[in-house]
Amino acid sequence: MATTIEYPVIWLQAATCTGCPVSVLNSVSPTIKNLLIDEILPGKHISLRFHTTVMAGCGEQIINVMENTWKQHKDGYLLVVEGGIPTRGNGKYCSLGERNGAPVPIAARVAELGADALAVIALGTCAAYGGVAAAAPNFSKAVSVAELFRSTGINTPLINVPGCPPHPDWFSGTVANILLKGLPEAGDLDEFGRPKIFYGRLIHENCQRRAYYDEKKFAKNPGDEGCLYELGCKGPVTHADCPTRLWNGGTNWCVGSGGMCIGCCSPGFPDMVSPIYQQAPDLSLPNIGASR
Ligand code: FSX
Ligand code: SF4
Ligand code: SF4
Repeated sequence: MATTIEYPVIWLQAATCTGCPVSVLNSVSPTIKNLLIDEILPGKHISLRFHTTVMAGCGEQIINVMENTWKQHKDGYLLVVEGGIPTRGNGKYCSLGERNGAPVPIAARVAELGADALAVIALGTCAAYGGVAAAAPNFSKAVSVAELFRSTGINTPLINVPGCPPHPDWFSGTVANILLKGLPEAGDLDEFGRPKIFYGRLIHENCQRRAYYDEKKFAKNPGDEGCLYELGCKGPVTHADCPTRLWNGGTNWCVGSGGMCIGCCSPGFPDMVSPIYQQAPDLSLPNIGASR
């Protein structure tokens, strides 16, 4: 009889708006049921052991489940981290459970679980690059998983899956790829640690309003026909496959619905793409400036 291999997953939530799991829960193909209960690939099943938003349990019981998974599956579980990681105030701004009667800072949890994981997925722009959690003035001194790992000398393989929130396919596709082919090789990730299969192209390259841009037909007000560049669209500097993948089960995407790309997958989001509703200064990037 064919056997099913179980891959334990621990999902930690640091300083987050919880948009990331809400997005993943809305996965259409595979459905969240396929993802969590069925086999994600033939013979391979994800066993989500810990996730504070979707777990029914609470308190010490669930902390024990997390710690037992950590101790029993060293180098065999996948760690997903969501949210920026506050480093100020020794856990005052974000902690998870207690040890010897004292709250455990989330930074300590991510470091100890990160050190013993098979691989870590930094899910969402906050975990990948600091994002909203680390936006100025960053009072809690939130950092990304990569920054935390650098400062604590952890070198577990790390994959950044940004987006505020990330598309469910970017998460399920990254997990499926690990189960299918093993950990990503150097050429599979871009310079910002993102899988090239999802983040390899600029939004601007595949945008349905691109012909307007080339013809210099710019929308002057939201709702106008035309390219949204002058209204502040950050598609020319943002890498993701939203125009071709589409969101909500293939329904639409930001620019398609008349909104613009706010650059939510970019390492500098939100500070470096602000003011969001203002035209970005002309940058010497491919496709920008040359045709105008
Ligand atoms: Fe950040 Fe995600 Fe934006 Fe929110 O977990 S990436 S604020 S969608 O929830 O962390
Ligand atoms: Fe599309 Fe924005 Fe590029 Fe205009 S600037 S073509 S709206 S991605
Ligand atoms: Fe984020 Fe831009 Fe994609 Fe919208 S179009 S989800 S703002 S990367």
